[in-house]
Amino acid sequence: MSGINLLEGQLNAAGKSFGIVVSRFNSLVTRELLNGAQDCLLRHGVLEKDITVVWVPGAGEIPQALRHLSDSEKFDGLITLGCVIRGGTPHFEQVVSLVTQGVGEIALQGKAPVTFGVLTTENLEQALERAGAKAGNKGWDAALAVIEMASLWEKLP
Ligand code: INI
Repeated sequence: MSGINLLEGQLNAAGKSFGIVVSRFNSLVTRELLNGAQDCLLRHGVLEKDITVVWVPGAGEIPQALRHLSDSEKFDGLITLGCVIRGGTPHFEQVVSLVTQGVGEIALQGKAPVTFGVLTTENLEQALERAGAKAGNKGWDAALAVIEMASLWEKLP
């Protein structure tokens, strides 16, 4: 037997509540990310009444809504979902840095764990591949990660 104090989260989310911020821009993709995230939460024991979904116009607005949910301290975990596609978007880099830096700051400042399910791709095909086609569903992945983090949060000193 090792004397190491090992801390890790479990994948059971029964009794916990989660917030999801999802952006409407490229909703063909983000709706599928949301379906994946919700499905993952429900299959891991979360009740529908304990899932709050907040729609925002674009990925650039995700951090603003995320801050409200984080500051409320009502959630055991928060998930962000969006889709930024480079093809033809002159301000792709600005939108990506707005959302990545904003979510990163709130994740570090707030109490609840936050996971990042915002796709940044070259084109729509790559995005769809990551939203339930051949590359899995990154919404499901972000939900599974937050379930583990929420469980870990209960164990950290
Ligand atoms: N928002 C996205 O979520 N994805 C995009 O691909 C995108 N493009 O292409 O521009 C996008 N732009 C809107 C942005 O997120 C803000 O909603 C907008 O700038 C208003 O603040």
